[in-house]
Amino acid sequence: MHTDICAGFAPQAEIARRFPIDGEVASLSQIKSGHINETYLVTTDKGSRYILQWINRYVFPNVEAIMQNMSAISAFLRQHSQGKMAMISYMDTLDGRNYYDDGKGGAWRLYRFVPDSICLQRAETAEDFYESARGFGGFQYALRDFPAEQLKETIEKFHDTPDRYRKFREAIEADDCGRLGEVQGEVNFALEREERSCRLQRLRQEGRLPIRATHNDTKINNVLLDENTRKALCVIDLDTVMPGLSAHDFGDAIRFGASTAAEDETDLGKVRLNLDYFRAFTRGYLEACPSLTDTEVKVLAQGAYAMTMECGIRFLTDYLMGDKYFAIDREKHNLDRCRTQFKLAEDMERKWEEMESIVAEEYERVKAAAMV
Ligand code: GN1
Ligand code: MG
Repeated sequence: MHTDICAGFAPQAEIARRFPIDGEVASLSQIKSGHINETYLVTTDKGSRYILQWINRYVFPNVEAIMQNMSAISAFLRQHSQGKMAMISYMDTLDGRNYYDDGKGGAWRLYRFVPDSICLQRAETAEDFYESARGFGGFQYALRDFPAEQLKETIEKFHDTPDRYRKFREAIEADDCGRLGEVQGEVNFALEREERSCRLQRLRQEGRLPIRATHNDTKINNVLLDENTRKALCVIDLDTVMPGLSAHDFGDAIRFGASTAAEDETDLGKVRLNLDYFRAFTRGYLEACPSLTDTEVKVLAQGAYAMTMECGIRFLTDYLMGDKYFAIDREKHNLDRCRTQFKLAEDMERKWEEMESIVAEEYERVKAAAMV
């Protein structure tokens, strides 16, 4: 989804020139994808393409920590993945820094566009979704021996669902924008499901799940597919790579990609869990990541539920606080997003047994295939 060309983007073009790009900036357009950072496609007169990104410091105050995590992971993958896991690499600025500080609070970075790659906002087929699972599963597998405790927590308590509930309660108490009355139904929905939404995190606290280096933001638009073969090429958007649970990565991908409607759909009748997509993702993830423990596999469906509820609560909290965190394009955008998440969670409750059977069946299938 590209909008506009160069005109109106003079400041961004100026910033692109702070990096050793090949040639002069010939065109610059914004890629509308993601709710946090801003992303631009830069093309030079020599035909070279780059991705320029503005990092949102309200969300990521510690840019150094992000860049350090990124270098640690890149170095590890270069050494251990035998070239199987492609990685984007950020270019240093002309004066040798790994991001550009514009002196106005903005942090910018740039990487070479991955040739022949596409980034889907939605899976067009179950096969695309399966491939995204291969990408994220392969990423998890490649990092299976990475010492997760060495990673910085770039956003504190990012997928700590009980803590998300705590912040949600604070927003309800404060009701800064006087929006509480209008969302009482959603608030009750969330509070009634607190115990169930926090089960995964409880298992983590009890030490029953291994802490891994996880991606934590596994929407399909965070994996690049090969334009020609549509196979997974490369995982991107590594800002939230942190110590976490494999079920978070699995679950966030399901929440976004296995829904039959867009994350901000206003016709809630369209929002359901697509079980075929759920199966396709489960298959791809388990095939690509054979290092998961039995317990990790057992809680994958739980991960999908927890991430869906958590994301709904985050959207609702932000709505109550006046839309400070997630970028919005329209009034009540965050409320619309919250409603789709809750609708999807409700559908998961209805389909729970099927979800668990699918995970169990696919796990058996993958283990049987590994034995031949
Ligand atoms: C944000 O920036 P984007 O769209 O990749 C958010 C995720 C949410 C997602 C909801 C750092 O991701 O956690 O799941 O929106 N990223 C951050 O669409 O908060
Ligand atoms: Mg993203």
